[in-house]
Amino acid sequence: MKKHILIVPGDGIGQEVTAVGKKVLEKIAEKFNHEFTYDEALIGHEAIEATGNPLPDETLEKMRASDAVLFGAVGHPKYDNDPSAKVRPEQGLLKMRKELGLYANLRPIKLFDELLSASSIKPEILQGSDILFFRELTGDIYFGEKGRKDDGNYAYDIAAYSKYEVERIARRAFEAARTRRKKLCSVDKANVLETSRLWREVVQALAPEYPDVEVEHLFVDAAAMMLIKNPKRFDVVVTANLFGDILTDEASQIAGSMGMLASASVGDSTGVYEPIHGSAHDITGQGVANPMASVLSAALLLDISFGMKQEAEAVIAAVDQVLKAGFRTGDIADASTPKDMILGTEAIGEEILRRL
Ligand code: GGG
Repeated sequence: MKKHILIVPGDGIGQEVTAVGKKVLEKIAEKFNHEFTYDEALIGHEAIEATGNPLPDETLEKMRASDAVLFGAVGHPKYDNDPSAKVRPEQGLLKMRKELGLYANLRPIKLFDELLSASSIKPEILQGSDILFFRELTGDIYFGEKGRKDDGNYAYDIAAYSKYEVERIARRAFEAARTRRKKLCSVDKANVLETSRLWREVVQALAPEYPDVEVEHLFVDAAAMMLIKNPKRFDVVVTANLFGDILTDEASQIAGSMGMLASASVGDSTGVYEPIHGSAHDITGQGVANPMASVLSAALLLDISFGMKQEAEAVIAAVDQVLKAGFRTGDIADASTPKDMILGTEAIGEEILRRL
């Protein structure tokens, strides 16, 4: 099969981990006789430095013209302490999601058995956890009107959702639940927020179309607690943009580390595949970042955008074998990991490639 893939590494460790994700795609193409072609484009801080724009038109055009995008991360500490900055790396990410209509962000919380001890949660609570999050990605407080008044002393961000926006992501989540354990948990804050009351109404109205799926509604605070107390109770979770962002960072502890969580952003156009983690400038340039989230994002790309299930499974199996062999990056090592089994980004990438 011939496919064109755009590589958009972005900022910080995005550069380091995406290089490994790309090598995995190259190896898959070789092994399964596919013809993958590649191009690269800028986003985030590095795009601002080069062009003044966090999402140059050229990047957007290349994304639209590709069959899939493997993306890294955006962000830079210089903006975190400068609230007055008018142009920020994250604007590139948000604009990309909006322009490409990427309204559904799938975040599988996959726990590899070998990492049971890497988490601070007790193994008996964790074992068997397998959750698929659907985070809505183009609405909510992220995209509503925002601003300052009263000489900058009053700030606001408006949260808004339309019925159409809730319905389209809820349908995807219902469909996914049908292929899994047939349980859907919709997370909102309907006791306080009007957007959440609409969210709940829309999900409830769809439920009769999916009689085989058991639906429950949880408030976000209760869901945050239950994720740690009893993660096995969850199958598919659907939630709004901000809640999904926060809950999946929390859920990364079920998988052992943020460095293990891949994601797929899909919707109206080219799919974008990326680790859920950000640019992590605290470890950038040290060669210690865990590339597995990027590698697993490449697996999602193969599966969802190209329909290459066997190829995706080969990638996941290679990651599993590396973990079974005892290799770890620092974020997923524990006290029992021998020092010589803790590898850097490139070295653990080579171990994955050797098993493909
Ligand atoms: N790879 C994900 C990434 O770069 N995240 C950085 C970020 O700023 N994300 C904002 C968000 O997704 O809410």
